[in-house]
Amino acid sequence: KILILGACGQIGTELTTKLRSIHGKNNVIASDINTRNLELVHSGPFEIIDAKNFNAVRDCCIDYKIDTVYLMAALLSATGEKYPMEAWDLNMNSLFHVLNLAKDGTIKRIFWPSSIAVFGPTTPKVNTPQHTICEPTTVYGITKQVGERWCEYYHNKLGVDVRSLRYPGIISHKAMPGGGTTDYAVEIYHEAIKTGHYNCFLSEHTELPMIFMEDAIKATIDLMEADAKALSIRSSYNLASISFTPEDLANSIKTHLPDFTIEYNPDFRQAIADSWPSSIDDSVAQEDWNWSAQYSLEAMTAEMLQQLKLRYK
Ligand code: VAH
Repeated sequence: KILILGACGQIGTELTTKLRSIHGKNNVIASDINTRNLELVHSGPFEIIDAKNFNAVRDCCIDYKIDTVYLMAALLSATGEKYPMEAWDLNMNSLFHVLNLAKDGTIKRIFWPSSIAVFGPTTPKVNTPQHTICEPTTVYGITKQVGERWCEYYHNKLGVDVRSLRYPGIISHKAMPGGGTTDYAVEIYHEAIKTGHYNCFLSEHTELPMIFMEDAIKATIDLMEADAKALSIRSSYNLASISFTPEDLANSIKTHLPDFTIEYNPDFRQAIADSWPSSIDDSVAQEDWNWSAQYSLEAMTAEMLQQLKLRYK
């Protein structure tokens, strides 16, 4: 059985739905620190678990006979700058808990998300390679860099089957992201439908690696179902899809909503975005487990606007 920690979050919400459709809803236990997503709470087994609480995580894994844990609970880049010690505590201790449960044989497999935030200003920005300089300048990025080192250590030294992806900014319409720097690329679609105008907190030329949720979920499932012998990376795989600027995104929205307008007022998140790459080389993921993204910017915009029109009409 599968346990998802942080199931009410942006990725967790869709991962839970997808995994339940594959494995059956009673084989996927959703959990989060609160019940902020009532649809999820009522659509299958749900437990309130603080991912920082080892005993709570361990007891749930034993009670439900969990063999695979998706650890999706974390404080993201913008929130992590406001609450550094809370971000370190949640992001690191939740990881140690699941790694140690796997080391002890209580569970068998772990998915843990890393991020393009693991890269910093000294990392090559264009087609950032799998193996390169990582000097992250955000608390969140530091937790991802150190988390990758621990995942690789627990695999190489202790045989733990932990798998990870360096997610780009993820765009989706089902659940809002929380506290990220790439969240502008979600908010903009909601505002385009609701008000026709968006006040963007990044400058128009800020190119960032992004991915549509459908592709992010596909990559996650493909990696977790891949033959362990095929995996040459046990820190975290680079994952690429589409890179674009807020201006590119606004222009793709305007092809559907010609009256849409945008203004740019960069805030503290501009410095975070400027420390990250503009595009990613994911050739190792392509070679090891046959990764390929499906959605273009145009296809993503069409799907996002169609779904949100239904939501707000
Ligand atoms: C954030 N969405 O903005 C997350 C992600 C690549 C960015 O880690 O912090």
